[in-house]
Amino acid sequence: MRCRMCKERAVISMRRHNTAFCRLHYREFFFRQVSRAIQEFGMLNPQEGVLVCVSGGKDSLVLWKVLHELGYKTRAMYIDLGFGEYSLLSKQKVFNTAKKLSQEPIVVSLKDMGFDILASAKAKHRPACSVCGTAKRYCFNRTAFEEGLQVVATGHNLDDEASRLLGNVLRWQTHYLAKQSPVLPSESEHTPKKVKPLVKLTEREVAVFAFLEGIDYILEECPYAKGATSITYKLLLAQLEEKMPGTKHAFYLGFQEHLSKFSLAEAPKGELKTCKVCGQDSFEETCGFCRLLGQLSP
Ligand code: Q46
Ligand code: ZN
Ligand code: ZN
Repeated sequence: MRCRMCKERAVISMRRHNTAFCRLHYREFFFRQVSRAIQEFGMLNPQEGVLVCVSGGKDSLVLWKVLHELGYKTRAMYIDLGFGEYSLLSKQKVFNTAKKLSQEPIVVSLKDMGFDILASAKAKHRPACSVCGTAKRYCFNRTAFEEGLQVVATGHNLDDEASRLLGNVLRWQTHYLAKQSPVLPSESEHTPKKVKPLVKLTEREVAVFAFLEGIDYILEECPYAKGATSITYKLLLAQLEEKMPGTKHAFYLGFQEHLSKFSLAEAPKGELKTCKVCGQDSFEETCGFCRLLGQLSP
């Protein structure tokens, strides 16, 4: 297998693009896909400060490195979820990349905030991931505001977004479909713009890039990810992709052309207020995170 550009030995072949690249040209391809996503969807401009949410996994660490090398003003944030060994190891991976990039990440510890995901999930009879999502969103918004950063970037890739889209379509969750854009505008000074610059790249493509760049990332899944429906959707999409290369791309990125049809179907949210506990945006007197936190207090 030879590189399409220079005929050197290829390190990756991509059936969906019907092409193969050597190490050098794959790097160029990868950066081009990120830059194209940023331009096409109007994600970032060079003046904006970007909070990159890093988990210690390959996607977010790759995103941090690529945005940093593209010259964007990045600051990384790691949220210590308090998941024992898994959290210790993932934090270590973040610091390994931080050292290589000569950047200091912001570390937010839920424990230091008096919050415990598992205790809250048990008290509320909610899945851990649902409580975790609320806590993470709160930390992203609050940290971006406190640090004066206009944008929050996450490492969601094409597989993540296509599987989420499939789940939303299967249940016709139109208010979620309206939010499946790779860029969500800021709603107020407390809520930054949210962007996903890796949406044009598959999980495999990100993994190959991480390997070639020597990025040290956590291989283990979060211990509470087991049984997530998104894994089932990813497997289904992988089977389709195997038979029909390019399906995931056409499904998710093709959907972007129809996105405006779903905006009007968005669930009414009511009036935006200020949380009386923390001062962040909320549609109720107290924001979702402060309500969860309050229920854990003795
Ligand atoms: S939501 Fe769920 Fe993730 Fe939180 S509890 Fe783990 S799997 S980390 S992306
Ligand atoms: Zn080449
Ligand atoms: Zn609050």
